Amino acid sequence: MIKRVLVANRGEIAVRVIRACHEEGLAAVAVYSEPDRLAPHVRDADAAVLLGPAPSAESYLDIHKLIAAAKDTGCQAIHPGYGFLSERAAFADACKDAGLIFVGPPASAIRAMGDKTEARRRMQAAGVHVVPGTAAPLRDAAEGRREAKRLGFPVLLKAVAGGGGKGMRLVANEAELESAFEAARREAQKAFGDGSVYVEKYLERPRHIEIQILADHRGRVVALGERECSIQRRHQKLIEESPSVAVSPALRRRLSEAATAAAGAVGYVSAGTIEFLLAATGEFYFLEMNTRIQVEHPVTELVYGVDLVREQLRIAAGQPMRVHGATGPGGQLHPRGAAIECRITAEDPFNDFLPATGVLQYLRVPSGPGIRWDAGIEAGNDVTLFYDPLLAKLIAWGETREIAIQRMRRALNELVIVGLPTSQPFHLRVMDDAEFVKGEIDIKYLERAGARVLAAPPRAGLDRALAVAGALLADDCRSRTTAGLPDGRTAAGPSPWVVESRRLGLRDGLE
Ligand code: MV4
Repeated sequence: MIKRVLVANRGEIAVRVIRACHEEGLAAVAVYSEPDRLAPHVRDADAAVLLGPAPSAESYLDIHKLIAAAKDTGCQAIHPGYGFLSERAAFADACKDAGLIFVGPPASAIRAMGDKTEARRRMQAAGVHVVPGTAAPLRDAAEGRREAKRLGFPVLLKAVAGGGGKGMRLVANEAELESAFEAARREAQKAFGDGSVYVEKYLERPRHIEIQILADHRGRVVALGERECSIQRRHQKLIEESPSVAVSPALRRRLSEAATAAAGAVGYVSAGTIEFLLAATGEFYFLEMNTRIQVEHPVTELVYGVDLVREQLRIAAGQPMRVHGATGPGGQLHPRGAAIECRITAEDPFNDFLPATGVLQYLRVPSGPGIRWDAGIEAGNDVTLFYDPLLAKLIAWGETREIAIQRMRRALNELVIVGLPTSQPFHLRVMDDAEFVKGEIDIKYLERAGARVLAAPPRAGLDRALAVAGALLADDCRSRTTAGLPDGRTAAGPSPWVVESRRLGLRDGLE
């Protein structure tokens, strides 16, 4: 039924989907914008279609161009990845109208979860706890004031069409309400073309916990445990892990039951994620559902031994999911060991995470036991401001959380990126941070720890610079000594640079 899949995305997730297609025995067609012509996803695919110039509206967000590309190349299905068109119900509809399978949930499930008050009503009807708040959009600021007083301050005003924090306003007291209401309205109108807002009681220092689910066309729904995603900055996650130190087996069972009920309530099919806020008291509340594969899906894959993207492809083709061992109510599976993901972004952590651009001149990829590297870039690629700054994800698995952290530290030290600043040094410091190591994290962690972990310049900064220089020189020398040898062998043993840098201890770790 499905033989060829159009991958309607770029970067690391496009590479990830292409890999899953190939393992499933499917051909993959990439799409790309002009500046992406040398990107790994274009090279890795079996065919590639140029969409247009750099701006997303003229390339990765152009529904007509994507459907035409799929039709022209003989695809039967489109995988949207995350971001771009992945949560646009109109895109899922357009695929269906063109006779293409959308690798994701039904458009009706995307619509129901995209409207945050509709989602809250559906969850309440399904017996899933939502944060105390209004069931419908607020008519005016006066209604907002009445509802806020009923709930008790502080409250959060949220956009009905929102998600991810846009159009959100924290209101500490009655005096602030009216201006916050107007501001939230304006921001929501500008961001989503819909100024509707509603109000929720503000939870003070919750953790962000999300449950991964998989549902197939045969009505089977399974939960693949939680991901702890509390370490984020301005609503961008930086580090995720599974399992969470705050989730006991009993709590995991209750979260899984709520998540599978949520999925059932909207007729969900495919991979999806239900986000919860977990209070220090152990109470949890439905926040929203992400109706797509998520950036942080690999931590779940490593701990649950499931390939979520392959399962998405199988489910889209009408096959049953191939997940074994789910037992009990909520159809939950059990975790093995612990996994952590660090998002390697083109941002300067020592300059307020300012987005960085430039040519990736040199890249040394970490590997070895328990390490996974999911990247959308390689040496020679140009990083621009047109797209998301995510370059790659470094994921470490270990038998315990402590071992996963040790492995992550080791892999972050192996990683060498020359050409532009990245989040790498930030991650190295978090792996050494006592609060993180103890698992004392919540959504305010970075506000507390950010200054502490980023205060001092990189430890052993000079040593690191020397290690990078040594690696660069060794590589330069290797390329020269192999010139003319088609099989890539070195002409005569290790280069003098390698010998010298080993003598200095640069290639075997310092200190
Ligand atoms: C909240 C909250 C506290 N109380 N809702 C932020 C993004 C959007 N998805 C929902 N968000 C929040 N909603 C209530 N009633 C705190 C946040 C929040 C947050 C949530 C998850 C991860 C990081 C966060 C950072 C700041 C605020």
